[in-house]
Amino acid sequence: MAYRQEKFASTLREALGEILGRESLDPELRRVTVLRVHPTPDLKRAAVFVACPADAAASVLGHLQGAAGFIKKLLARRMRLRSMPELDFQLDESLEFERRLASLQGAVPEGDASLENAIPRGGLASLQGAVPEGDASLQNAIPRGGLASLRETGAPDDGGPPRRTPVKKQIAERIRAARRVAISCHLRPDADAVGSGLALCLMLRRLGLQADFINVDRAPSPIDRLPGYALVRHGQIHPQPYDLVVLIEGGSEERTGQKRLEEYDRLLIDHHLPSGDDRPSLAWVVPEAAAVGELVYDLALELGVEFDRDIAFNLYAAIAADTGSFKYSNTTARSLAVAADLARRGGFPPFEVSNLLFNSNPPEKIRMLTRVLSTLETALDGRVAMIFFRRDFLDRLSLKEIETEDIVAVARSIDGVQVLLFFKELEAGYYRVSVRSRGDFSARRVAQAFGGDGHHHAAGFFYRGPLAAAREEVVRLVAGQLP
Ligand SMILES: [Mn+2]
Repeated sequence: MAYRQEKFASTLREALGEILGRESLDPELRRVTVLRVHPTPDLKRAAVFVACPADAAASVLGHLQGAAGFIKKLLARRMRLRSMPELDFQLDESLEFERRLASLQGAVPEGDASLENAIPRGGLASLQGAVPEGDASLQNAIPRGGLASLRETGAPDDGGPPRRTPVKKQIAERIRAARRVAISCHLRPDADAVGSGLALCLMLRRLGLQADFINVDRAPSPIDRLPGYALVRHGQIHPQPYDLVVLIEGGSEERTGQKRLEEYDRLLIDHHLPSGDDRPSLAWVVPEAAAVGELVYDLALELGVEFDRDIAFNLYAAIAADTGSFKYSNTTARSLAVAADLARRGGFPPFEVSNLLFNSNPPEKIRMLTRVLSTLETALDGRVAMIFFRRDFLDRLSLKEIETEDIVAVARSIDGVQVLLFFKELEAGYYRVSVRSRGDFSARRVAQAFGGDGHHHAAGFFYRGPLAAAREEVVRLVAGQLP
């Protein structure tokens, strides 16, 4: 797509996402997620690819077409255009809708390791159709890949319909057929990405392959103290020759910082919704996995690799981090079962992992935490909390970069807070705004209104401009979306 077309597509997608979420519109339309917009080069027509829960698939196109005129009018006003392109709504069939939706609603986004963002079970159930109360019936009503892979790996099962996960086998076959493998993960790596990547790298070496873990960004402390971190190389994979590149939690150049990935045969292992830029030759995406660590565990069993202590420790750390020590709502019985198996196979006390991940903060970090938390403000009757991170908090503390997700978790734990906004100053007048929400409130819609994206409970965007303006605009938008 040409630049103008691309720019138009992203503006249109944002605007559509925001408009479809409006209370005033047909409630059926609020179940629609706008995935991609493809305008024609003359911008006179645009194909709009949408996803929705499976039970709405039959009716949603009709609703969209019925409201098309009204939507166009709202769009024209919002985008300040005299004439809007004809919109051609299409259901996206490249992935199962329910999986996409589950991923949008429940999976843990990158860098949000300590995030309690899986959807409350009732919430997801209501999106997916009528589901009776109680966990057991819920699991039957919403069959998930997690249960299936549990069954396949021979780990403890808790029932559910049998399903196949042939992708895992394909991934294993591709790995077995390779000789030189590079592994990489997303920028600003978190413990799940690094722990999973390290474990995979060690696994492949045990299989006799040449495996390298190559990341653009260095992991912040204490993630860089995971066993084997010394083998991580920092920089570009290109132009070194590899038969295969395995990408963890993010397959695009934008996500990984790796250039010219398209010159390699690429596999993606992820538990997030893949972005449109990812074009791996094979993607293994399991949104219901609490961490990629669970998937790499499955892969180890599939490959028949023996778990040594370091492999098991890294995978355990990956899962412990993404589930916030098994206390966030993305934690499943399977996460616990896998972790128990890892602790047993690796022969380490689980406390060693929590000690490394959670009890090894440098004193500067705690000082910074006090500074960030001291900025706490609330708005809209205590339903919105805001915290602010200023660049000079780091300068004064001789810290370069630091994980701030746990600070967000502290602020979000305030009783009655439905939305948490974390304004992180990246440079003067430029902010990364993290939006965290609870219950029905969609953090994603807020982020989308500002050109960002994310998941139902965790999303983010970048804002250029004065902080006061950012705060005012975001709070105004949130106020319009709170019930
Ligand atoms: Mn993760």
